[in-house]
Amino acid sequence: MAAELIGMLAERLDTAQTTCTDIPSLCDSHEFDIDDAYAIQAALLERRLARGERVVGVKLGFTSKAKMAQMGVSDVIVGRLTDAMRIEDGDTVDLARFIHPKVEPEVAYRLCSDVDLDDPLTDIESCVDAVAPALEIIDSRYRDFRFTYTDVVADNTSAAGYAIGPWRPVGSVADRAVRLRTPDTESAGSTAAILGDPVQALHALLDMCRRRRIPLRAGDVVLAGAATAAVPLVAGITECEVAGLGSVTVRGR
Ligand code: 0L1
Ligand code: MG
Repeated sequence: MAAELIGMLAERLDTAQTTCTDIPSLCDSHEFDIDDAYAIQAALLERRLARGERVVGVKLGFTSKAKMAQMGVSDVIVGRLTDAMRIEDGDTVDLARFIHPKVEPEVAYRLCSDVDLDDPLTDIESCVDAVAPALEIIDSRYRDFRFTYTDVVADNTSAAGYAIGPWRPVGSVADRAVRLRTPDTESAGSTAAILGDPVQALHALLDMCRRRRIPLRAGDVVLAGAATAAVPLVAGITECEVAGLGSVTVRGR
């Protein structure tokens, strides 16, 4: 796909986000493959950086078997997190910032060293020093969250916001009970929904970042994926609790 078209599609997604106006699937009007989709995502990120935002981490999507099956894919997807998306634990978030936000309970990891993508012996687990409960806010820029696989990658995997609870020294978080409470819903799940064990998300991330040349730096946050289906983010308190890790909240307003 020509660079000019990549820039134009990135601009369309960027305007949807900055004006809180949904758009139809890009695939309704253009044909593009997964390489083009990551190129559009990169161009979208460039626009954010040009406005003064900073990259602070990465997120994985499609980390549950159910979601992969629904989308007809066998790969996770990767998006980028910027400082403008960060919400402090317990803080209020203005719902008017979003189009139709949903929230997911997740596990976050913190990188303590740069990850060498070119060394085949890189041990990504040794590049992580902390783990925490997390909430991710997703806000597809597409009307009614209707998108194709390439659409959602181009749209930075619906990334819109995140909050991280207290960090703890890293250890296994396999098969921990997870609860998501909003004023309207209560859902229960397990960290096993994240590729069987969230640590597998780190390995999938390394593989994707190698293929897509996405840098992983000391201090970066990694959102490993959702433990339950996403639910609407509404006014009031939303909490994610992960057994043995603690909880994190945001207050929608
Ligand atoms: O973070 C996620 O798992 C969501 C990825 C994008 C799919 C969606 O918007 O539902
Ligand atoms: Mg997510």
